[in-house]
Amino acid sequence: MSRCIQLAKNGLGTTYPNPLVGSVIVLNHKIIGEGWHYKAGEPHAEVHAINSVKDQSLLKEATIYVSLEPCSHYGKTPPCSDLIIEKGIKKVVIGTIDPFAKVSGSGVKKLMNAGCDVVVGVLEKKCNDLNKRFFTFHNKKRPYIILKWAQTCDHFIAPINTNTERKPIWITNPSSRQLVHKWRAEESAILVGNQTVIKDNPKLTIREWHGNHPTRIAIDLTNKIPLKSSILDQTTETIIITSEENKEEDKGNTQYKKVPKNTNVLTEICDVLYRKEIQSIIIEGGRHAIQSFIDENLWDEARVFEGNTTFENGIKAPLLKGNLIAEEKTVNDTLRIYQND
Ligand code: AOF
Ligand code: ZN
Repeated sequence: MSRCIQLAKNGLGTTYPNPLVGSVIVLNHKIIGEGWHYKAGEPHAEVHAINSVKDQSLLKEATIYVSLEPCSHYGKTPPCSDLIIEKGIKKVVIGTIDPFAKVSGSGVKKLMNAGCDVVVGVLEKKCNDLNKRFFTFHNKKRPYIILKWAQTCDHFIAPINTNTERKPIWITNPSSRQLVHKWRAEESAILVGNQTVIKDNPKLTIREWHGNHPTRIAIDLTNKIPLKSSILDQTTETIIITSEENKEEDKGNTQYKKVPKNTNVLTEICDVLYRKEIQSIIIEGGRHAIQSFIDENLWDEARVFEGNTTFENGIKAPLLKGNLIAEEKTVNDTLRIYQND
């Protein structure tokens, strides 16, 4: 199963909206076939693993290992459980059950009904973590939410004078900034509040890394984002969450999602993103936006940089209770990663 997970990671960045899946075929304690899912629309991991076995007659004696339950439905490709049955593979070892409603449990049922010996739950936690975005999206019906901020060592995210047009004051060093662009490329969307748009005028694109730009999302319930803001430059898909009074219409790559007064805006955002099949989002500020997601317990992971400067005064860093799962020192910064239980 460890090898399945290792193979599955080869698909990182190309399988979305499908999960990362790896599979191996074992006979007499030796691996005789391997495969992983490369890309949505293309064959699943089990198909590649089965096809890689040169002598197909060996499959009848072999065991197939797969990090996710073999599918049972016709999606863009036919069901893997049917192929396993057709090839006469008698033992199937599965990492974790597929949370996708069309499959969930029915792949296992199909295999068992056909007389296969099925084992479920080998390295289950690792198999779930491998597809944390996919699992959160299907189980919680909302994207996987990552919070990101940088704070000084005296726990401020911005100095006191934030009202005038100002050059951003960097807390983190350039290598940390590049890492942030890599993170943006790994998620489907990026979100900020309107204060961040007004004060920092960020582009929220990837410039110091390669890959796709995430969908930009800004919360602007008071309609204060200036039309000349960089995020309205039409270069990439952008959604403005705003009030019903906002007169702006959708234009090019920019959409306005107008929410009625007194709605829970965060739940609304999660629903909009779920409908758009956005499986993950990174929230980059400001304090109010981040803290409101924390207060609603709508977060899964927080990535907090701590630089070696002090501000002594200013905007306090968000407050969060989570499990510290990693701590790493870079040139001058410390990066801490927290997980919500
Ligand atoms: C597997 N093995 O390698 C993957 C699976 O549209 P399709 O046909 O590609 O089906 C997509 C769904 O299939 C996806 O949402 C997930 O439930 C499952 N992915 N299943 O047996 C694989 N990638
Ligand atoms: Zn499949």
